[in-house]
Amino acid sequence: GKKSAAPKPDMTVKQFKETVIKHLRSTLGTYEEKASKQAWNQAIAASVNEFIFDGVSRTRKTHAGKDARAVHYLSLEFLMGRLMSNNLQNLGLYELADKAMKELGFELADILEEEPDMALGNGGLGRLAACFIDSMATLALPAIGYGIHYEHGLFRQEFFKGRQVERPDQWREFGSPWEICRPESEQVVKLYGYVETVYENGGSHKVWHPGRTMRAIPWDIPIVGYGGHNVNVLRLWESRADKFFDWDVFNSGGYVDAYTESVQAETVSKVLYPNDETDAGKELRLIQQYFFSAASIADVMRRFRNAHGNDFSKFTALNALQLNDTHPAIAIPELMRVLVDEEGISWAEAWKMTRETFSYTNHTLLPEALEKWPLRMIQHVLPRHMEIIFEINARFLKDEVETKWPGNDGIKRKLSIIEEANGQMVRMGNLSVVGSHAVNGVAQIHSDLVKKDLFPEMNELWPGKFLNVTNGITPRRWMKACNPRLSTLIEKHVDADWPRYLEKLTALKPLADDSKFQKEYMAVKHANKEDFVKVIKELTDVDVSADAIFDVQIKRLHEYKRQHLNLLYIMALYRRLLINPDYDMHPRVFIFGAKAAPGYYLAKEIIFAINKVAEKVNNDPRIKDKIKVVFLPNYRVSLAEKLIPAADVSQQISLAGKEASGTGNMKLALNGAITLGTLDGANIEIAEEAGEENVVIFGMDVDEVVETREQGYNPGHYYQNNEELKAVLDWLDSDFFTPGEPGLLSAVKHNLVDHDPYMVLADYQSYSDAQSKIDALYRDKKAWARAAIINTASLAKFNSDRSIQDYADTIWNLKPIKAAAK
Ligand code: 26W
Repeated sequence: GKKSAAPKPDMTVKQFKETVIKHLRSTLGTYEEKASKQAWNQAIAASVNEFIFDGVSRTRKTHAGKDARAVHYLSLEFLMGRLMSNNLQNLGLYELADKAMKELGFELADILEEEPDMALGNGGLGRLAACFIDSMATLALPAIGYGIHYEHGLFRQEFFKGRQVERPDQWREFGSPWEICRPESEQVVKLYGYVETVYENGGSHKVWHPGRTMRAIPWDIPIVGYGGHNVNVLRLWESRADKFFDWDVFNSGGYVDAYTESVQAETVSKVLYPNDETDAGKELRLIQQYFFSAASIADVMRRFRNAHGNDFSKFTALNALQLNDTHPAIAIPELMRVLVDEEGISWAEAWKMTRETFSYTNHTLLPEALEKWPLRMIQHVLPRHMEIIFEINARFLKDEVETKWPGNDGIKRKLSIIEEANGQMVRMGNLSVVGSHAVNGVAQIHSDLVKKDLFPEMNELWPGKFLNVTNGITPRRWMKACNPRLSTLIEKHVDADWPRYLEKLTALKPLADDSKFQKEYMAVKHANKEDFVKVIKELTDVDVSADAIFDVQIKRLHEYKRQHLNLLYIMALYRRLLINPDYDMHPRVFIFGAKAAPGYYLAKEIIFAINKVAEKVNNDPRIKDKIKVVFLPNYRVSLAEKLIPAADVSQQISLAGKEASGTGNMKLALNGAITLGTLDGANIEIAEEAGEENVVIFGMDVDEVVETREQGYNPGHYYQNNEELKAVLDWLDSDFFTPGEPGLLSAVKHNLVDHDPYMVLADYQSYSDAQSKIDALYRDKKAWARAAIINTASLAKFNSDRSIQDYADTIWNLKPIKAAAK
């Protein structure tokens, strides 16, 4: 049966048109002849909100009535992208809206372009949180996402003479139709000050006298589950000054001074830190972390007290708190503070509750990404929390570590939440492990390494605490909405509820050898590429052919992700063509999308080098358009949605052991790109699911990386002994790509030849050989189509619904509650 999971909303095209026009007039204050595309966009959003708001209320009522156990997903980042098309899809309204807008003389897709991306995240971790809240709503889990209502999301990237320039993101410049301010749920957050010990009735308790308070204002973004039955919310906190005026200062003539405090408080939710994988260590960042953690915990407590007063016996049965990396780890001592200082619960009981409530997801092993805060800084900003952390640590070391390893100071030093070396630092990873009942990595190999390399003793102390939950992506956004052509083709052969039950795509496997289906599948890919050719032209002014291989590497720019390995190969290919103009290869377009952290020098040099090589290669008539290189500016969710359906090759080329999971790898493979990758992160599981013969794997595996390092890695050896590799590295030292300005690209060469921390040179030859395999495979049209189809058919494991079901079963112990129908 071809049943549909999406409801057929009870509305006609005519009614939808009328609703949009009604909102155009009465919500936007304009009319059909006058309205801008932006106004039309907002009128559609207002119309869609009629469905959504109703869903929010129904879902809320259902949960409140049931006294439901809920998960609270704490994340400093939610990389939502655009919401309109997803909301239309999940409500089953997309086709209706499309037809309605056609009748009004517009292309819906065109109107959707008016919506700015909600880029409240950096990369993988933030986008994962966005996919996860989609899945939680779809699975009807009582769940709420908590984060920060940044005024400015991740910077907009421009290139100036090949170099990255950062411009402010202004997603809310003209307001956002998707958010609902909830002033009735405002919270107060305290900072600074001192702690007093109050002695009373023979005992004592602690009172924190804050030096400053600020207001946390919640903005709710409705999250529509697939099918539209359940609508959860993402609650984002905005910081405000506690009082707009300090009246005393105002009255004594200090009008301007009265604003100072307000400016500082409002700074807290101003801007997202653009660092990914490096800990900036800034006080404002710590305050951001505490601000949203404290407001969220207070929100949980308010809801709990409304239902249960001060009887906390059901607290752990009703609440799960998930830490998306260590960024909200300060929520652990915050919950302790509330339970012990404010509710008067004993330490032992509060600690039991805290541990049962929290769980922690680790997303990286890179040492520079592991958060540590100077003890002095925490003491200054959060004096009571520092005391609580000391107490947690003392009891942990005495009751648990000492019992397991009596007299072993080495282990105590290693496991302590406080690092005594180079000034005292608070290790947020250790705090998170100690304060949680479950710790998970994000792909099997990563979870194994979390146990083996990052927290081996903790794993010995608590076997069973460490788990794996492999990441996933929502097939609604990353197939149904972004690739309508492929979705339509798929729907001719599989049940209509495939966006919910992705395993239904296995029905495509028998068609992988069917030449008619192969042709249809590749025709879809070609049409998507034709569309993207126009995007490339518009964004970069480079002409490319849809007949070339679209070879794609899209992810944050980082040395461990090795965009420079890709670059070295492009240079080598170019050189082969210059040496032999008849060098046999299928034309290829190398497509990059990547933002570099603004302070990451080498990452920015790599962007510059790619742009310079691109300029030269794209304008060299000798190579007859066989290679094109495009670096798309301002890579973001909405651009990914256009590019992924057009990709042939998915480059996932991190050094083995460094990429925790990757999620772009899943999106690309699902949309029929062939993975060219190392045995790292989820690539390993993609190869398992799709079959080794349908991916191209190269390079050292984790064991070989360890072995190479132990033997004393010497990049110079590879430089000296590989003629082609040496030639392209030396090329970077010349002025070939920067005429008249030799040395502009030298930093990249010298980093590789002298240091090469991510072993680019060691993997170069294997990568080059793998690229030749890609070329050969592509030229066998049937073999390529077959491999691509099998990828699409085999990726059900990477549905984020499966990931969330795993969390619900193994970590949260959470059951769905379907919202009552209208
Ligand atoms: C403290 C600065 C900082 C900021 C962000 C450190 C680390 C981060 C994130 C953990 C970086 C991140 O996004 N990690 C990615 O998480 C994805 C989702 O699990 C994984 O798929 C990626 O492999 C991982 O790099």
